[in-house]
Amino acid sequence: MLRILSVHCERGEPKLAQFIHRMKPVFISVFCLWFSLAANAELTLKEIRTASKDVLVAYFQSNVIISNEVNTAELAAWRLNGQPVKAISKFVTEADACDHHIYLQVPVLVNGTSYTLRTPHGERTFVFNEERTFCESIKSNQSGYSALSRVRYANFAIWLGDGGSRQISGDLPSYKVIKQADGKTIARGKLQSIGEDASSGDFVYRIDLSAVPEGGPYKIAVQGYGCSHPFGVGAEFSRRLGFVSFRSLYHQRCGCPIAEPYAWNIKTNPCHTTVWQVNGPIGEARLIVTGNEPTFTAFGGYHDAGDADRRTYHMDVPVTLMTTYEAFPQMFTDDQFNIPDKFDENYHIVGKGNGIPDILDEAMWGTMFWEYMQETNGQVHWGTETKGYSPFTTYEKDSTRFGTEVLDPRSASFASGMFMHMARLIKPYNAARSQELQKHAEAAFAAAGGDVRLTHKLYFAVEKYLLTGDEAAHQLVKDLSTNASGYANTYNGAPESFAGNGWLASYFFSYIVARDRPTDPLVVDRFKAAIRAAAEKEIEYLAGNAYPVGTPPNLRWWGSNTAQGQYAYPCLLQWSLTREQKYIDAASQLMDYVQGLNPIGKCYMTGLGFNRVHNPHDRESAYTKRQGWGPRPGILVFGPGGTGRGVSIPAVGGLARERKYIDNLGSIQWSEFTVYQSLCFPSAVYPVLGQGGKYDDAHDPFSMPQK
Ligand SMILES: [Ca+2]
Ligand SMILES: [Ca+2]
Repeated sequence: MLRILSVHCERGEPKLAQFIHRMKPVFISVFCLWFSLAANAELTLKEIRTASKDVLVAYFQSNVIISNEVNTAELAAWRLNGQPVKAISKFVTEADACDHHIYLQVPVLVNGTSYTLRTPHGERTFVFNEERTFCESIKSNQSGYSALSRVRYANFAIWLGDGGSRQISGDLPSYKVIKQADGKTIARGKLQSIGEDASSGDFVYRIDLSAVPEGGPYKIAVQGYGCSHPFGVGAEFSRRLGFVSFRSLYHQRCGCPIAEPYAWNIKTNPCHTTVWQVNGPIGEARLIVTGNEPTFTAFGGYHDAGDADRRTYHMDVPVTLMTTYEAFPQMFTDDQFNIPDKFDENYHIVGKGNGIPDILDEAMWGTMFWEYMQETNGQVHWGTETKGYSPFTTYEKDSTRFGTEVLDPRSASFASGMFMHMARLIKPYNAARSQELQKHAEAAFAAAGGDVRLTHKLYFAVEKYLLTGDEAAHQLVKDLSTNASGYANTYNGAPESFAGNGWLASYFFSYIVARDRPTDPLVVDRFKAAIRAAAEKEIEYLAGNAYPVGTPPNLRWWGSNTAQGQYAYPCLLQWSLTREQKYIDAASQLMDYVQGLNPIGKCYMTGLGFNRVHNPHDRESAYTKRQGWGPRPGILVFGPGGTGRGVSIPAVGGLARERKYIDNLGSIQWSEFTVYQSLCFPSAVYPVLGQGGKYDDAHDPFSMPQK
C-alpha cells in the first residue's frame, strides 16, 4: 500500500496519501462530537418548501447525524389538512450537522391557500405562496450573475431523494422574475425542456434570465411550484463575489497575519516563518524534522490546502494572477481588495495602499517564497513538508516544524518563468525588486539546465525577451512557439501537470499583448490560435451537459467538477482579445455552477449562498467556526464526483457524478481544496466577471432592499 502511495507521490498526486493519514483522527473526532451532542439532540422543522406542484418538502435540521432520525415509517403520521400524504421519500445529508428533506406527495397545491401539515415531529400551518414558498427544484446562482454575459439562466429539475428524478407532468409552467424590494415583475417566460441529463441524472428545464437587468435582489417564481433563492445581477452582487473569491488567497497566505481590519482576527502574527533545512524526499506528510537541522526564515507563499505545506504546484497562482492583470489591466487597482500591502521587515502589517495594484501584491506574495527556497546555485526546493498534520486551530498556535524537500529541477524550471514575469510587471513600481527577481530567474533557468520543461522554457523566453529585448530569447520564442498548441489538450487537466508538460496560457499570453517590444505576427497568430482552440473546446464541453459543469464525461481529478474557473480561463482570455460575446457568455455560465446552478443547488464556496458548505476540511476554519464566525470565506471545496464517506440517503454511490457529494469534513475528496486547484482560477475570474471595482463589505447587497 505504502509503495503504491509513494508512486502516486512521485507523480504528483499525493492527496491519496492524505486520505489514509487523516482517517484515524477524523474518526475519533467525529465520534466524540456525536457522543457529546447526542445528549442534546435537537431536530427542528425549519421550513416548509416544495419540490413540485404536488410535492411538499418538510425541511428539518438536526444537530446530530442520524440517518433515520425523522420518522417516515408511517404514512398516516404525515397529514396535510387531516389527509394522509400519498407517498414519502427523503434526502438526508450531512450539513450543520444534518439536513432531512422529507418529500410528501400531496394534492396539487393552490396558490394563496392555507394548509396545516402534521408530522411526527410537530405541526405547522402555512400559506402556499408561489412567490414566497421556496421550491428546491429551482437551481440558480445564489451570489451574482455577471452583467457582462448575455446568457443567464436557472435550471429547474425535480428530484425527490430516494424517490428519484421526475419530469414535469402536463404543460410546462410559466415563471416571472420579481424584485424583492417592491414585488414588481421584471421578466416573464415559460420553462423550456432541455431533456434528460446523464451527468446529473435530472430531467432538466431552463428558466431564461437574460432579460433581467443589472441589480436585485430578485426571485424567480414558477407558477404553481414556488420560488427561488434571492439572486442578483452584476453591480454589488458580482463585486462581492469577486471580493470574497480573490481574498481566499489572502486567507490562504503563509507567513502573513490575517487580522482586523483586513479579516477576522485569525492570527495577528506571521505563521511558519522558520523553515528547517532537511532537504528530504518529496512525499505527503512524511518529512521528519528533528529540530536539529539548520534553519532559515522565510515569508510568502500559501498553505497548500487544509494543511500547511508549500509546494511547487502553487506557482500557478502568481502566474495566473499576472496573466489576468495583463489581460484586464483596467480592472485591477490598488486598495481594491482590502488586503495589507505594507509590512515591516518581519512581515507584521503596517497598512495598505502601496500604490501597486492589489493583484500584483498578491502575485508577489505567491512568488517571493520561492526566492527564499532558491539556493545560491540557482536550484529550488520542491517545497516544505512535515510529518503528519497541523492541529485544527489557527496556525498562530501551530508548533509543527516544516522542513525543506529536495532541490528539484521542475521547481527551478517553473520558477524561472515566474520570476522573470514578476520582474517585468513589478519594474514600473520597484526597479530594485525587478533586478533581484531577474537574477533569481536567470539562476533558476541555468540550474534547471537540460531538465527545463518545454512549457517553462517558452515561458522564460517570452518574459525575458519582453523584459530585456534579448534577441536570443526572442529567437527561442519563435523556435518553440508551435508547441503552445498543446494548450487546448491540457488546459483542463489536473493542475499538477502545470509543473510539468501541461500548458498554462500564462506561458505565452504576454507575447500576444506585448506593446513595448516588436513581435513576430506569425508567432502571435500561433499563440492566439492556441487560446481560441482551447476556448472552442470548452464551449463544446459546456454544451454537453445540462448544468454548466464544463467537464466531458471522462474527465476526473479531485475537484474537477468545481474547477470551472480553470475551464473558463481560455474563454475569458479569448474574450479579452476579441470581445466576441460568446466567449464571455461561456465563462460566465461556467462560473455560475459552483454558486448554486448545479443539481444539488449547493453553493460550494464558503461564506456565500443560501445553501452553504459547512464543513470544509480546513484547520483554520475549525478555529473560526469555534469562534462562531463560520468557515473562512471564499474556500471552494472539491465538491461532487468520486468517492467518500458520510451519511446520505440515498447512498451517493448509486447517484450521477454531479450528485456524489456529502458535506463531510473527513471526506477530503469532497470537502478539501487546494490553493493551486480550487482557489487559483476563481480568484482571478470572478473579479473580471464583476468588471473590477471595489466592494464595501459593510453592505451585503442581499440584506438591503435596493431600488
Ligand atoms: Ca501535506
Ligand atoms: Ca496594493
